[in-house]
Amino acid sequence: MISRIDLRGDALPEGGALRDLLPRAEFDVEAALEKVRPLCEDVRHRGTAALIDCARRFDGVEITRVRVPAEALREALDGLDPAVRAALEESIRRARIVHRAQRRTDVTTKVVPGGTVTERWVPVERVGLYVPGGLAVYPSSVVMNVVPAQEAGVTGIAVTSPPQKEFGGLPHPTILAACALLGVDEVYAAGGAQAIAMFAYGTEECLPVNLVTGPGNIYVASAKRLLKGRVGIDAEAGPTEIAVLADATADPEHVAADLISQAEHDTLAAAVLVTDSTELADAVDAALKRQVGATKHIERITEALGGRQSATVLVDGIDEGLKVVDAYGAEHLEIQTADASAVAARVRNAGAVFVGPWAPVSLGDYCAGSNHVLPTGGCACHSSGLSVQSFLRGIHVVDYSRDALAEVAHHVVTLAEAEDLPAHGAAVKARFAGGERDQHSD
Ligand code: HSO
Ligand code: ZN
Repeated sequence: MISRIDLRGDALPEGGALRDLLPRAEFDVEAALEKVRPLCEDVRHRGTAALIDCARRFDGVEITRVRVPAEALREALDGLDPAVRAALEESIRRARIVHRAQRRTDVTTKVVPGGTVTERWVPVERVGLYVPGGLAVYPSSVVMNVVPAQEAGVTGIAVTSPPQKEFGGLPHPTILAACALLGVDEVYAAGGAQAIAMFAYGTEECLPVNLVTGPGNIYVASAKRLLKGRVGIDAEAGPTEIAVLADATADPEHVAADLISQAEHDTLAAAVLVTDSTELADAVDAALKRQVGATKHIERITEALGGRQSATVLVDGIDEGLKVVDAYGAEHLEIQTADASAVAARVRNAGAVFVGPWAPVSLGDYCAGSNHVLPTGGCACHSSGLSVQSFLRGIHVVDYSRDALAEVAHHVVTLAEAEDLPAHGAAVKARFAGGERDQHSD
């Protein structure tokens, strides 16, 4: 079901060479640009009319407007299953605790007497949050996008999710209910690349936003690549990934259940087990076979586990395992080893790390308080998951007195001349020329 890569024996190659040995899904964002470009242009020029055409073409539904009316949000909340409401409220409560703690305070640094630099944190004014439709419904992703934006102090929050035929062209009612629970009243029924174009260019119904966040399919990722710059983006999210670093102490049933849990998302989802124990690897294989048969989404999971993006990687020991998981840079990394906390503390590259037997990825997906919008495709080596910081800009405010500038002026002039940019130096010299003029006029 899941292939094996044996990296035991020889010394592991470093960096890029090791990464090339590891499995990864084919996710060609560049290739999708060709399809996405005309769609985005159409939305740019025809606005709502183009989005209505897209809903017919891609979602198979006739809609007359894209903005979700306030009554639909209210009705969705009224109709929400009380158990789902309680679970969403708990998810929101925990996410708020964690994200509130991420708020930044302005820092003023006295560089020299009379010279300060303040880093002032200012929220993005208006953001567009994308919530996928597709194979599953993701009210939890509403929480994971909206809570950090709200805690950052963003005042203009718009959410979009694909129109659903089953629900008369509105997004799924649980998504609408989650928006209502969070106090978000600006919601759109648009999905795919066209939704990103709506946010970037604006339409008759939707003002343009400054930043788009949230995961999506390849067309969403491709539209983000195309429109980046016109609008800010969080990441070009790819298929979800779980890596588990485990030794002989791990419970194979739990490891298998966790690998399956993320394989459930998508046929391209990646499940990677890294272990120094062939006994564990064999036991996980057996558990996978048994457990997959009992799952609801058996076909999707079987394809994901059997795909080139999933594998069991055998290593000589946990030190080598750490090298492998660092080279892979998983979106989610579970550590299921003896002394898991000490091993987790050594991880350099992962979107989120789940420590020990009681922190499965599913906990983080819904109710840990952590964010589940995380870097995929190895981007964890340079990027972080969504947080309050994603919705803030740090503005440097430079405040120098005459004396403080005078003290450093000659260095500025020297560096400007070294860069052959003498006008830069002149801008500083001009401020002190008055004194010389005064002397000359004596
Ligand atoms: N594991 C997904 C998030 C999610 N799981 C939403 C269930 N619902 C990407 O982190
Ligand atoms: Zn998940």
